[in-house]
Amino acid sequence: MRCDIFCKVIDNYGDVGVCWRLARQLANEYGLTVCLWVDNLHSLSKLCPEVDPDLLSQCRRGVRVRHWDSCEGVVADWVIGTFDCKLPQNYLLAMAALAQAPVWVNLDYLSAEDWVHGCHGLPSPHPSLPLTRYFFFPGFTSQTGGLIVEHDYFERRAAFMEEVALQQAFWHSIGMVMPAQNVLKISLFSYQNTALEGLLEVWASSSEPVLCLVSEGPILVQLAKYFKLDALNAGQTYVDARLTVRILPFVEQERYDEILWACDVNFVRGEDSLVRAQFAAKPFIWQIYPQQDAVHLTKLAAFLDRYTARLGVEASQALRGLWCAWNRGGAAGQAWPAFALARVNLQQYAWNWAQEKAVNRLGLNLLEFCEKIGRMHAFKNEG
Ligand code: TRH
Repeated sequence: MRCDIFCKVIDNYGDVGVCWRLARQLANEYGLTVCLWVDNLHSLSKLCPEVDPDLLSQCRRGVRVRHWDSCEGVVADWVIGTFDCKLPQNYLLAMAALAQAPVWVNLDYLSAEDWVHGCHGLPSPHPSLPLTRYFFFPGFTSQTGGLIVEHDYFERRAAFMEEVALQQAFWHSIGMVMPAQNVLKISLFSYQNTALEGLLEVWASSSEPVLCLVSEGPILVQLAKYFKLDALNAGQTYVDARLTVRILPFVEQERYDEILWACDVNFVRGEDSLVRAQFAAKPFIWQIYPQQDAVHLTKLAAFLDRYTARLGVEASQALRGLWCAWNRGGAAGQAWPAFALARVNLQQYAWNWAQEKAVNRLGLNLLEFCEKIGRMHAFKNEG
């Protein structure tokens, strides 16, 4: 079965991150012949350094990666547009010209909002061509398409958690020795955030040593201000009292999980790192991608409601306090102590949540969905 995935990069790494993860999974776990069409190969090359941004076509990790502009309109059996991107016109026309229309799905953004339940799987006929596109929504309930998780993910996570040699290899790979047991290890992947300073202050004056692994990005500007430096460099370490900050260069996508597994608390952002933080089963803080008119805050509230539904009152308040401060550029430093106190509860809860969410697997659901639509098309065609 041939499957084409189309990805337009809006900004950052989330769009291409989801597409790359899905493409690898469909190719390597489900045996599809996958071609990923991307309009910005530079973004993809950050996630997979083997991708050469100057090549129009290349095979990487079992996936054919092609530049969007080289699309010549040879249609696959399954066509997956992502995040409502418009397909290349020649490709769309070629789809419409086929005797039997291909399966055409739009993979949407992840949301915990209830309206997703009513929209997942709905058909949307094209206004002028004999084609129908189907909406496929990732999500957190059985009424959605679920979340992307690789078949060997939990085995790999368990191996990392259990084998000290793997943990040591990770710390070695980022140029550090494995920290002592009493060090609180925090990973930080975020957008610019005025709440950062308060957090750094509280960590610097904390009773336990804190090590913060910061992934390079726009947050470094604020971090540099805190350390009263012009700029910070990946691979360097900066110290303020009890706080040690290590700047990490962007690592390839498969290795990002190790950062989350190695830390006790993870700050994540956007969409894909949010999902990975959930499966890492550690307490996490999500910075949602900011949108106009603050619509993202509704989305954030929906996730918080869903995530904390079975969490005890105190831990729930502690989590909400920090998440709200972090997303509103508020007093995150003040919210930290309650969060830190609730850590043991949050840890157990995160573990259970990960087990629960692993049941509804997006890759498998998408595969079954496409097969079903394909059978429907074949039946219509015969009739
Ligand atoms: O980069 P993001 O902010 O992406 C965002 C969101 O997806 C948002 O919903 C979307 O609308 C916007 O882009 C346009 O965050 P996200 O989604 O977590 O994607 C980051 C990807 O980068 C993810 O696949 C993990 C990966 N990653 C690495 O591969 N190596 C790294 O070192 C780090 C820090 C991340």
